[in-house]
Amino acid sequence: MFCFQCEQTHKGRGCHKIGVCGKTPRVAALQDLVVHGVKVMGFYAHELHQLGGLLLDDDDANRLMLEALFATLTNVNFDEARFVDLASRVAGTTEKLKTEYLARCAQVGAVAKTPSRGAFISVPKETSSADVLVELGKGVGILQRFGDPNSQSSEGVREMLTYAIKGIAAYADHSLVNNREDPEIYAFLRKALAYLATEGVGDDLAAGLALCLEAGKANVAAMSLLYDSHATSLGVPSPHAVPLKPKPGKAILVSGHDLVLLKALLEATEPLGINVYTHGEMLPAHGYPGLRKYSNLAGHYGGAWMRQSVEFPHFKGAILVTTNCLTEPHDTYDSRLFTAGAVGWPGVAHIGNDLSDVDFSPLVRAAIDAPGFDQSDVDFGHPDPVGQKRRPESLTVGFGHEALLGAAGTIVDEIKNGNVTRFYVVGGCDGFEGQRSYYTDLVANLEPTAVVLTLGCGKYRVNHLDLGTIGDTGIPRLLDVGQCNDAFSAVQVALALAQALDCEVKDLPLSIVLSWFEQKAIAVLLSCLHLGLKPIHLGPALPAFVTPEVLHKLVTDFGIVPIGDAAVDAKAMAAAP
Ligand code: SF4
Ligand code: SF3
Repeated sequence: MFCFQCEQTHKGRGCHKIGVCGKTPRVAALQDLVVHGVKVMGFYAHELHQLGGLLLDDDDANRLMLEALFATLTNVNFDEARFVDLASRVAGTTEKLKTEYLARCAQVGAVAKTPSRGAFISVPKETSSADVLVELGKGVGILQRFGDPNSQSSEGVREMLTYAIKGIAAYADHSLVNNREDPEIYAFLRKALAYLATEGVGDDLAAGLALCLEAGKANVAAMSLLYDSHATSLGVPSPHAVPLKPKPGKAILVSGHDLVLLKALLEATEPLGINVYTHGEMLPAHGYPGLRKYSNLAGHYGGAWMRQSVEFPHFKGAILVTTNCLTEPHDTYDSRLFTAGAVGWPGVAHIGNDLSDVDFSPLVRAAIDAPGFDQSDVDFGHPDPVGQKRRPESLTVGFGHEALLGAAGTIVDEIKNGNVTRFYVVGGCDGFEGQRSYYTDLVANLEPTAVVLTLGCGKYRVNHLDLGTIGDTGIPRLLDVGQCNDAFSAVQVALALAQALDCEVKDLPLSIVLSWFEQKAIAVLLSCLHLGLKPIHLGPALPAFVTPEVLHKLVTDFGIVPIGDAAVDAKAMAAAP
């Protein structure tokens, strides 16, 4: 196996024996096969659309594209059987698309193109064919197309595009759960997949970079669609202090990003008197009126995704993981752990793929069988959510752009009277690495007139810090904007501020500090590049898949700056124009 799609990759170069995430070589090969298959499938879908072909099951092909790409995101699915099924569905759909494409070519007199970077791989029908598929997957891995990572500049840009479209697919899939789709996003994904399935012509690096910027644009559309889908069905987020202490009673913990599934669970469990707690990226759920209205949304438990093996054993109820990030479960809690949607782990009960087929009953039974919390837990409180000695009583969430823009006049006044000198967007992903304390140290070192917008699970590095409020306004200086996809909100705030201050976004007193871990963060990074936001301070380490030539471009043309010393960086950012 070889995989270097995420930040925790082995020695910063690549996982080659087993994934640091726990991905086995067999699952890695199956994921490579699925990614290869979906590129070829995207190629035929794109070319068919180019010829105006009317695809009868277009919706199925588009949705399968999302499902397949999302499944291969870091910390999503580790279940061999699910990839065997996906590989066979991708192959079946590709076969149909290819037939339709060839027929359409004949109809309009066009010369049929072929995906020069990989032939269509036919997948044996029998489910016992996992071994065969693993062997097929070994032939289409990264090393097979990459060769020496240092010598093939355009490959780095192709990998960046591949990972960005996985992130876009994940966000688009979150909207799909809420029955929201955007044909433009599908069109871009098909186009990007067709490019990845074909040899470059001419300047492949320039073509790849141009598509990466287009991916950034498509991701803004995907984040916007998701924001809208949440705001329409769950209400506009508003500030809310989230309790961190448990309540006596039976309990279910929900992790991941899927707010729509959380709503369905709250609805199903409210009459049963089961309390529901959020974990990791689910914390912003408490900002939505349409979720807060459920009396059993009881509070938040724990920190970011990588603390689940420390925190889940102490949770006295059942646990549901709805999307990334899932880590290897311990036997202390695997029997009361459940997955839904794209996530999976072999042996862990999967309760459904979306709202149409999810069955909460095994999860509810496990919650009833578990002891639940009692008064002694209430007195003790939850395990420290941020690994810090000081435990906050609550965490305040819900500062999406609509809430912040409602206070825009006040904030602009505070800028004019010197109470606000600079805005910082500090967010992205969290992870195991010690260097991630950079983000805590940076925020702790900022000038007292700073305002910090945080988002994604990277917020757990900073959201316990007390930065006080802006003057007498009561608005906190540290604002939780939401999940990683709510980077969309941070961008809206920047655009509105620029308008209010009558300047360009690039001229705002704004510093962007991103922590990346997985492929959603790559998509968000490319959105920042597409919007021309720079510089972007990126860490804790630069992506292993970025080849030296691509890195040079990113640094010189796009203003990517690797993070350094927190105190020095804080000073430099404060002094920046
Ligand atoms: Fe390694 Fe990350 Fe790939 Fe897992 S997803 S195998 S940790 S590079
Ligand atoms: Fe976190 Fe996995 Fe990226 Fe949504 S949940 S930000 S790491």
